[in-house]
Amino acid sequence: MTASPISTRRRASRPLALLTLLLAGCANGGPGGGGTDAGGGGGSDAGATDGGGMTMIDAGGGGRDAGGMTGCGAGQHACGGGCIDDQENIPENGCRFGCGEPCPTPPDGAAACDAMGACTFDCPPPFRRVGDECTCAPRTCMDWGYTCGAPDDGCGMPLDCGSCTGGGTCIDGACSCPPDDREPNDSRLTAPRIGSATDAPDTNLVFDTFSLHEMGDEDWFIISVADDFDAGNPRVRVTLRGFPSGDDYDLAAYYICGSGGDSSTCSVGATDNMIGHGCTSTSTGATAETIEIATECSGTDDGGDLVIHITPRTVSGMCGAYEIEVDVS
Ligand SMILES: [Ca+2]
Ligand SMILES: [Ca+2]
Ligand SMILES: [Ca+2]
Repeated sequence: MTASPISTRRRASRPLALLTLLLAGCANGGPGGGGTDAGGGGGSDAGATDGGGMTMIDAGGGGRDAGGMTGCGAGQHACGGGCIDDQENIPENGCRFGCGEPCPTPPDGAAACDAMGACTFDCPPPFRRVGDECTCAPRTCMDWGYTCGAPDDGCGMPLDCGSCTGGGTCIDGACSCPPDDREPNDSRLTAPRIGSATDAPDTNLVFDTFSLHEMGDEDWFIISVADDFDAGNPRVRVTLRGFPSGDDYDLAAYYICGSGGDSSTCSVGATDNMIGHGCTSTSTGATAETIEIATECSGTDDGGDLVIHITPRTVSGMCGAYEIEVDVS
């Protein structure tokens, strides 16, 4: 019989405790007040902390019902059921007025924050924004500045920008011609010695691996000529031919006596004694050029150096392969 009053007292105490909590909630429950209580509530008082937590939730619910306009103080904004501090305006945390989640971004888009602190996105080229999507806008050969090759259109499809003719290769969208293997030889000082010839026996040399690969190219070569035993001095004949039909190249050749006393004469072509004694041939168009030099030096040895100079008058971009034939007799 002694247990009954105790159990009765326990049942009666529960409504009292709930009422106490509700009253505490009402006392603290003004919008905005919850935040202050939650923040500054006594850490040592378990009852006050509970009341603050409940108030926080109630206030949030009330803010949502009221449109969230009155629920947050300066420097804060509504998020879910409560208020949070305004954030750094970067897309990683949903911008200034986001709720900590990264900004949603469509495929191929780049997240960004607008000046109002809200998420937006950009579509970097070749994509452009269409509604809430980034759509690929294909690029053209002209967009890329390509005149040859097959670059990607930016959307995963190859373009056909043409090919190179005349032995050219497409490098970074432009046709270019590889230099021949005797470059650089654009001056007499860098002229390579490419062969030797004698007048006894007669010598015939043909070179077919050279080219004027660009308008600025000019080619200089040297051939050693020996005056061996026969009836006369070496006669040197040089022919330039075989260059592209749209091109016009000119030829000059000079003879420099090994023993000095240059007095060679130009027998085919126009006399040109810029170096030693020699000739130029400057026909127009793709006509072959030919010169001939009758060598004459001091003493009895008329050996020397034949200096050949090939220059472009017009270049068609066909990589300028040409042929040189040298006859010494
Ligand atoms: Ca060349
Ligand atoms: Ca050259
Ligand atoms: Ca010519």
